[in-house]
Amino acid sequence: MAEKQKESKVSKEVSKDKAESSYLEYLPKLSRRGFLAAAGIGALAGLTGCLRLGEEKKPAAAPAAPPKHEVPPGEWDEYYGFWSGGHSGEVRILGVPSMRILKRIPVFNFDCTTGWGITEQSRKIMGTKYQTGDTHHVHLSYTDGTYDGRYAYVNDKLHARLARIRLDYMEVDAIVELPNAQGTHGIFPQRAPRTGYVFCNSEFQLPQPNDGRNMDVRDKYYGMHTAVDGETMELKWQVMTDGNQDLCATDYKGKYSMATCYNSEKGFTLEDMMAKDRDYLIVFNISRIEKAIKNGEYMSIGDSPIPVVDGRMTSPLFGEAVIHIPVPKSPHGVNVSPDGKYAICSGKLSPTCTVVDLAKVDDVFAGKLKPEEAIVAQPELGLGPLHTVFDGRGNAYTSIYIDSVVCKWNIEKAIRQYKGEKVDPIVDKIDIHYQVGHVNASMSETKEADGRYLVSLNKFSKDRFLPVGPLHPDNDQLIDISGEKMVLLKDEPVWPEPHDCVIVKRDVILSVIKRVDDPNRYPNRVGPDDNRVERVGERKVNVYMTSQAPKFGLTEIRVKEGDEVTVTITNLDTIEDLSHGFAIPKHDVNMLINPGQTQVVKFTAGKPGVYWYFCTWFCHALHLEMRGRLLVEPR
Ligand code: K7E
Ligand code: CUA
Repeated sequence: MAEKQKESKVSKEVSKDKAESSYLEYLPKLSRRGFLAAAGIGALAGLTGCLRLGEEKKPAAAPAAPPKHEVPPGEWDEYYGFWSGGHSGEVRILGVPSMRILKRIPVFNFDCTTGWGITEQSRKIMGTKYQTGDTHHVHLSYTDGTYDGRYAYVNDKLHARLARIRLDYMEVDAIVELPNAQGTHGIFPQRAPRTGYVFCNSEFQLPQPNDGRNMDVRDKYYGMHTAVDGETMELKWQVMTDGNQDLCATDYKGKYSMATCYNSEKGFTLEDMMAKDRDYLIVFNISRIEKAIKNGEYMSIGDSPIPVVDGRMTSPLFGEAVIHIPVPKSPHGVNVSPDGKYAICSGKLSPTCTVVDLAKVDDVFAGKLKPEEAIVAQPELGLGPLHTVFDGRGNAYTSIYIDSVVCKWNIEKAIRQYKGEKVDPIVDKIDIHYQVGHVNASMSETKEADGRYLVSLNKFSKDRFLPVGPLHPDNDQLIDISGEKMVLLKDEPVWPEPHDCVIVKRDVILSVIKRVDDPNRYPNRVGPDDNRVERVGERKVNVYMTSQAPKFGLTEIRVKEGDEVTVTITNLDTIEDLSHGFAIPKHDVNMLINPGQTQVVKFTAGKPGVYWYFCTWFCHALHLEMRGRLLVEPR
């Protein structure tokens, strides 16, 4: 059955078989979707009602016809969602609003589906140092305040790394390990004029250098803010600060990056970290940091040559290049509104959010205002505010962890309330299930925030799904935020623990994504006449082979026991979706070769005998026959 489907798809797609053609060509077909949405109030609203029989009735406040989040078979979602993969170390792509999982991109993790960590190309990017990772935050590259479709960046909190995914192929092309840092948590790309820098916060403070000195001297532990060039993935500079750095944000003008600090006490234990009732938002003035580096006002730490600027409270650059804006104790998220005006710190241990006016931050750096005078509102929202997102209509949505709600509130009203007016900034609250970490909304992190969908990424699912033992899935809930009231649309169990996501208009991706791989990316590609086994040394063999459904270019590969064998395979198929695999029993080889791609894998030939190598992707009616013999002769 599966092979039939693939075959019929293949024949249909042959005519469109062009590497350079764009998926945007498909869009006319999709215009039906717009029609469906428009017609939703009529016939389809009735259908939705039908499908929901037996479900609990929506509260009376629900709009008459919530936008359809069901995406019918064969139709496409309106948004791409990029989810971090938490402990798995990967990044996931979902369609929004259907919440269908479309892809898992291995990043810091080994993956047999694609051969990530197995092919030579991927091993070069991953390195061999670590096999574990912990991804929390995925953000895309920007030009002029909105997504430009070039890259996605993701942090590894575990080993202080930053990875980049190129969005045209949806694969990782660079991973950089940050020096002088641990717990690389919040990351954020520069939003203007262009990414530019990607800023990375270290949540854990360390003695600097971290070489066994000062391990018990609390005052000598510092946080580190790292700027990576998002284009070259080179380390550019660091700023050493007092206090740790949790979440990260950038403004819309390219002037500032920011970090919330929840451990200004420099505590080693939980109790230590709770001592003060004020922490702060650290704001970094990018041009002044660059100027300091130009003037030679930096140091280097340990064996890393990267310039480190002193942003500690004792430094002459404190107040000049780095400021602290005091906020209630232990803030978590910091998010900048799509109009670029406000940075909002979510309180975590305080039931408030603190609204910082970025125009006033300019005045603080100009010496005209005190840091605390940049605060223009502090609405009380509930217990445990963690992250805040936006609808582009002046409203903010804050995840409230302890209360298990998402709180919608109006920013201007909060500012008026702070000035003493008797107004309630809270517009609506919706229960979620349960214990929300991040929320994110469609295009919320760009100047094009469109206020359609919000996803609440809940840490606990408890009773929402079929029980599967002590480890439950997380529960990502889709919420309609297009109206005054929020409406819960869907529960989606997810493999723990994504933390965060971004939701991106599909055109951003459709205009860049490739249908098949570009053969010219691979100077080592193997042509139809190049199939061969070449002995290049006493113990070294190179194999060059093609794959084209349903055959490999070689039906046998003859080597000697203990040979180091390098196999280069080019997939000559150029038809969309026609991937092949290459796996060898007992040799730990299992990789994917997409249409147009050339992959390289290296292994050492084992004990003498016959090993059938085979294609692992169901590519053809004769897929099972797509194999050959690795013949290992005694030495
Ligand atoms: Cu709040 Cu790592 Cu973004 Cu988890 S962080 S929730
Ligand atoms: Cu090629 Cu299965």
